[in-house]
Amino acid sequence: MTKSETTKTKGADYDAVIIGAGFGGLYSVYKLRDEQGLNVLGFDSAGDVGGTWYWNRYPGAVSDTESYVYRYSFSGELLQKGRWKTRYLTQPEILDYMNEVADHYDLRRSYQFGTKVTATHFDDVAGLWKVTTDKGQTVTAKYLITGLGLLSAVNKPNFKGIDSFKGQIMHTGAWAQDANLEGKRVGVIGTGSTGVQVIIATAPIAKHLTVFQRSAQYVVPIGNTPQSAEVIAEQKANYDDIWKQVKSSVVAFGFEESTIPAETASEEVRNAVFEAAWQRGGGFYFMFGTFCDIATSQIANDAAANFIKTKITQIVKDPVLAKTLTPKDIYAKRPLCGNNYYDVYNRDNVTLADVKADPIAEFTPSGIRLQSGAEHELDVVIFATGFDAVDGNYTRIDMRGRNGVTMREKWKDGPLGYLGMMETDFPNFFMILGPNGPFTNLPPSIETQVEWIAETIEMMEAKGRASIEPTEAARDEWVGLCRTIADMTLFPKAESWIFGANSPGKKNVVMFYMAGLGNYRNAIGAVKDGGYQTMVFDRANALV
Ligand code: FAD
Ligand code: NA7
Repeated sequence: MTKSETTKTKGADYDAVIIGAGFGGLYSVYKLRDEQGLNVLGFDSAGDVGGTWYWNRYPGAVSDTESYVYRYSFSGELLQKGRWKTRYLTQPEILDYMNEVADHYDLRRSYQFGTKVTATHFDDVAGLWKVTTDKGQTVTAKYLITGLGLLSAVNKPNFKGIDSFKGQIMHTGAWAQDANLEGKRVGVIGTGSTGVQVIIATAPIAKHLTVFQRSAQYVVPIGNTPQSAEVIAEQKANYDDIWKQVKSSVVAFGFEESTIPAETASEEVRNAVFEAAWQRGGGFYFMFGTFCDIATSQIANDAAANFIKTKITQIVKDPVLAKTLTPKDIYAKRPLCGNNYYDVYNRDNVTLADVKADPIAEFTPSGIRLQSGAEHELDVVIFATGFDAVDGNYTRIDMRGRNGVTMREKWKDGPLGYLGMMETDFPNFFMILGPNGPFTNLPPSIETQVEWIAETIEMMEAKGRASIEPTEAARDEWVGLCRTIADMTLFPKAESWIFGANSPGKKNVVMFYMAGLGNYRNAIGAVKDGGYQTMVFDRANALV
């Protein structure tokens, strides 16, 4: 990729470097290059566009946001061209969609794929970012935009003896495209959102499936039904209203969040509402569409949890298995869904290993040995062990801001972010889905952030500003607000990636703004409309 004559920033190779070619990166390229005429260069370590949906090609990979709102809202033309047949999109369908977007706007020409960014250093003197890649190249740019993904840096526990295993090992987030599970003895470690999907898809095709479960999960049906042409036409005709609702809602999943508390509802009403939601399908719907207080009231949470626990005992024939599959903790992790998940354990070719009671001791050449000495012989082991969420891809890059301050040092007690997009001492640096951003269906939040970033950059260019960064006070206040909001919910009481509890050595911290997309949009809009009072401008100029 050569330096272009069209770069506006004096002395820089590019106006902006954008890392990532998922929803966030692609939209950033479009906004900055095509709408503002900036010269941008994108990098992705993947071979092509897609982000999450490029990497996660495991059997059963599907979004659990409904098809009509798991997409960009910004282009009416793209929305009307949208193709889907079922309520949810499978991974190949989402990847097709991302490819279509990239083709439509000719986005690939601004990317260098197969290239990992290894370092991003702010040059205080030049006031520019220096971005270094694993190809040995360094480019400079005024703005650095990271769409690194919050669920993208894989968490792969390093079990004893792992290298001695003679079979195949795969992580769901780095799936080998030629993997074939048919007729194999497959082990799946992990029963989160991904584990549930891969378990459901693998059980019917594997010779034998062994699930290594550490924590039992609450899983409701997904309800992935075919969608009629009439329903799709109606959705397409109503997109203006749909996006208005989505962007002013809490979780942005396209349904109206309930305003009725379960706490005060009778048991009969609760069970009728939960049963209807069970039949309808959808994890976020079950948690946020049934009653308004499941994530905030212990009484409501217990009611929802007990409903699902009863379903488990009804579905799973073997009472010992049913007990092992019944969650012990509260219902406050990312809500999961999948069709007939618990039925999987009624199959003769499926074994459940409770690795909380009997942990994995080591891998052997032929499989996995538990601490009790029990051995499971396997041909393939699938790590559905999740991600070093939110900051994982940031701390894997050597990121340095003003005066060489490193991001790893700044975030040693947990990641920090102002508005989920910026960090102190990192001028002209914008994160998409950075720490303390919204916890929602993500494409509408990504769009919200990219639009705010683009407007901020537009303002910078219009006013001839050299740099922008948040004040420490503003950053701390935002982080404190996120903590306060999170503490009003039950989510901190469950150990999950939402608070960094899944990665060994990671501190348990608040990583999200949990007051919903509508409030988030108001908050970031107020910063812009108020003239960016919480920012320091042109600090670089003052220093040199
Ligand atoms: P990503 O799509 O994660 O893209 C990040 C890109 O950055 C990757 O391509 C990566 O290769 C690249 N990158 C990272 N570091 C570097 C580096 N150092 N150098 C170069 N390139 C780099 N969200 C929902 O809202 N609804 C769902 O139903 C849903 N389902 C999901 C299912 C799975 C299995 C997973 C993993 C995630 C799911 N998500 C879902 C979250 C999903 O990640 C987001 O919806 C969205 O795709 C994120 O887009 P992004 O552009 O921010 O990041
Ligand atoms: P999750 O939700 O973090 O789930 C990871 C699973 O792997 C979970 O069941 C973990 O058990 C289990 N795990 C992790 N490490 C180990 C070890 N060392 N031994 C045994 N089991 C382990 O990741 P997902 O990929 O499912 O989902 C992440 C998000 O991506 C999801 O919310 C979607 O948005 C897409 P634990 O529960 O910690 O006991």
